Amino acid sequence: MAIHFELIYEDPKTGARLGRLSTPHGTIETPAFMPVGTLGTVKAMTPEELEALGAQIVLANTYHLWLRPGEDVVREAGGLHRFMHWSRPILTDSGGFQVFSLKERRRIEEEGVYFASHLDGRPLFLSPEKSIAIQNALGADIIMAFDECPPYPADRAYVEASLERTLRWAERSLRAHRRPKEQSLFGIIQGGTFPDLRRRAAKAVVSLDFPGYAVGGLSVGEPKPVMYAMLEETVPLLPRTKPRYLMGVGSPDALIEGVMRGIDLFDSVLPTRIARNGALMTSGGRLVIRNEAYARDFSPLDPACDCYACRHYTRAYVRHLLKSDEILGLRLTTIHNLAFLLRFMADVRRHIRAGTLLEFRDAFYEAYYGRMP
Ligand code: PRF
Ligand code: ZN
Repeated sequence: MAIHFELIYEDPKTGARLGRLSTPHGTIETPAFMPVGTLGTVKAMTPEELEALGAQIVLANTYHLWLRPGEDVVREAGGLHRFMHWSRPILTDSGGFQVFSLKERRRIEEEGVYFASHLDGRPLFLSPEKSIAIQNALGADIIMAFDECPPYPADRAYVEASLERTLRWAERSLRAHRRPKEQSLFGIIQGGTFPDLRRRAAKAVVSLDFPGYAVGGLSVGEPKPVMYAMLEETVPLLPRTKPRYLMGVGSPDALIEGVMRGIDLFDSVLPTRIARNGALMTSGGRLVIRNEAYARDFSPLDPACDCYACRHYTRAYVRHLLKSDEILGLRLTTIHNLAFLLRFMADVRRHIRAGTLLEFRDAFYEAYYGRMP
């Protein structure tokens, strides 16, 4: 068995779960947040730094690694773990979502997706078979079915047809998988913002018996209450004993609301991307370090944080680095945001164990958003 999921505790008050997900490259305490390393690197971080921050698993993208350097290079290097010098678990996304973000430059057919490379415009084709073959070559512990993530808003007829095709692609993904003993292939549930389509998708994907399930197609512009409602339609139809992954979600409020609806895994570029734009996630809420207000602020980025950046540098200095386009600025803000979010998830796990998750949520909302988000 490529993975084993041990359900340790279920919170009777909220639906949150504590689990232990074992993979060929080690164990993940869930609920967990996965930092994103699209190109086989979490931007600006060494694997040693990531590990010290508490990262348990990282996500990489099939589409990007296929285009550059090419999956053959990664295979020849001994697989993605060795290529990037990360010996803990890796998950690769299937490329579907990345291709669909290209909008104008693509055409979806039953066979797969025709599109133009974002690098040089050359014509490309990606299909379930192709995506799984690339993911088999990359060698991540968890790989994802090839799906379509419809935009929001989208009309019901489109979402329904897309969903049926994604279900056929899920079966083709399963049939194409060549390394089920080493890599676990997760199914993805789509269905847009239509409750009955979500339920249909969940039942159909579960009937294919994947080792884990992802909820896709959310956090694409719909209001948060709609996302939470879709989780409430979907998650109860998933088997209790298998891991559940909410794709592309990383804001603290959505993480905690997802956890309370039974989600075990999350990923998002949010903490690392906003770090490079100078936005910090702190115990008192978001802070834009480039603002003039911090020019003479010699306090730490977040007084409640014990990360390397907060122990040794001031807001004024980090602001100066970012405004001067100094590489260290990006490194320090990235270290801090990842430390913040990974600690937040460790706090979530601790409060599930202690039976105090609701109290933790309310106190966090008050401190971070000054109210309910
Ligand atoms: N499908 C895949 N990857 C994804 C998504 C999806 O729907 C999302 C949606 N938030 C993020 N990443 N394959
Ligand atoms: Zn910090």
